[in-house]
Amino acid sequence: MAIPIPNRHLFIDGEWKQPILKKRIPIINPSTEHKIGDIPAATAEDVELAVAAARRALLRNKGKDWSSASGFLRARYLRAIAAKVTERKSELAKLESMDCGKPLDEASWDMDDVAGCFEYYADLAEGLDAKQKAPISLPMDTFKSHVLKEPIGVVALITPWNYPLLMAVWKVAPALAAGCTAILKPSELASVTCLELGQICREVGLPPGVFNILTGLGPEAGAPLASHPHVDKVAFTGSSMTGSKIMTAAAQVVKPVSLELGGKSPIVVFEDVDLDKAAEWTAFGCFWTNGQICSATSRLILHESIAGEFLNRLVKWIKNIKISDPLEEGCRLGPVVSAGQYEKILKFISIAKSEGATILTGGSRPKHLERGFFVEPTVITDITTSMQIWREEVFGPVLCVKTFRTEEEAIELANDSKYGLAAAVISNDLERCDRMTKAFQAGIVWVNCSQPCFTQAPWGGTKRSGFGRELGEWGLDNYLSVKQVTQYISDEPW
Ligand code: TXE
Repeated sequence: MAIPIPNRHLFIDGEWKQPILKKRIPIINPSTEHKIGDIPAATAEDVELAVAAARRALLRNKGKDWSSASGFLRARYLRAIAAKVTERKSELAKLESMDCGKPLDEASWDMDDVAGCFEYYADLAEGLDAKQKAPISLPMDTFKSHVLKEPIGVVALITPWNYPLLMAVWKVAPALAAGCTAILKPSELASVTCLELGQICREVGLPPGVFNILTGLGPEAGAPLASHPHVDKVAFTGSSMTGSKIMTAAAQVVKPVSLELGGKSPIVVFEDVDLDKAAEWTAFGCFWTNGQICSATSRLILHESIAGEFLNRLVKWIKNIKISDPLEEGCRLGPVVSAGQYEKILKFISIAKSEGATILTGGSRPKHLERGFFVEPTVITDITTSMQIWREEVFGPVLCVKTFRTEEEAIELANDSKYGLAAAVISNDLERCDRMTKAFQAGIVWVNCSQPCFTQAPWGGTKRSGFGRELGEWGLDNYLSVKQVTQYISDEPW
């Protein structure tokens, strides 16, 4: 059952504030196409207020501000936030489903991951205290040296709509753990749960200004935030095109950025596999969250000797996927996020057809659903490597298939992409998997699986998929700056 969407303003300095221009953006439920509420639309004037609040919180009273609070104190807040997320899990999951079309089960797992991510970075915040002042060994004993890890400062966190709250928390949790103060700009297509995080921060008494939320459009709210001279770093997840704009803006003031961008990741299936298991991982790797995952393994590179039988089993598996309203029991595939994405995906499919590819299954709206932005899981064969569908990120439930004969050919096809986020290999020959792992040009490699993701392990890409790593201790380092301290300790004059 659907629930009401809370009516919120911008979250600035610990308070709900109307956007200065009083603009709002409608929230469309992608399953029903109905308006179910609206979110505030921030503009440059609101950005000024949020940045000023975050700076005050960073440097409020020397010794009592967020940046110099002990890791233990920061961890206490992060744990309190995690507890509140868990307490409100079923409500947050429903809001997420209604806002972005994600099946309710998946949205509930996301909420577990959100709470887990806050817990994990609470542990790392505590560990940070102990790691300070670790001595560095020097080649002479007249000096001693150590490193201080300090928060980078005020950080802008600009995030997408596919995992609205989880992608935000991958940034918010380590940023706050590190002692930074933050301004989150979630996607205008799915901001509801992010705004609820603001309410949770209020309830746990997070000091005002430590965490702020500006919902709104990219050019109106995101751009002035990214280029603001008092924002010390920008962490971004989204399209490569917007990532490039953010990097250009940051370059003007030499501001660090970390970018997690698009992908067109391969999954290579060799001839020695259990066909059913491999088909299941292939389907999961591409159709999980409707293929709206930057790391979706959307290019299947399949050994030609098993192609016919493998594809039969894959199609059989796909036909069993329940496509429905995401709140319906047993739903495995909901609608894609918006009318824009729906049209974009169908256009990709239509161009592939016109270029000579074959739609093996899917390719249009499911017949039993008249409303909503639903797209059938689609498998496309007879592809050439120059086709758009092979080269560009679709960000929808669309799998492209190409066959190969030799390992070398598989590697060449796998790396034939401007992107380099993830890659998967399925084979019973572990030595071969090892060779493939080394050959893949990707930041994440999965062996005999696709898409598992753990808060402890680094996440990020190479090539045009961006740079910097989120999650794990690498995620914390994203928000820390390293200060070298060297002292002369000899009695001898220098
Ligand atoms: O992304 P944008 P969109 C890909 C996917 C999708 C395409 C477009 O292929 O079809 O991108 O999606 C903010 N300055 N990915 O339009 O524009 C924007 O408001 C500062 C892959 O949603 O990149 C939102 O908060 N910020 C991806 C965020 O950037 C700006 C996930 C992402 O939006 C801005 C999402 C600007 N000039 C989409 N313009 C992944 N890697 O997971 C926009 N924004």
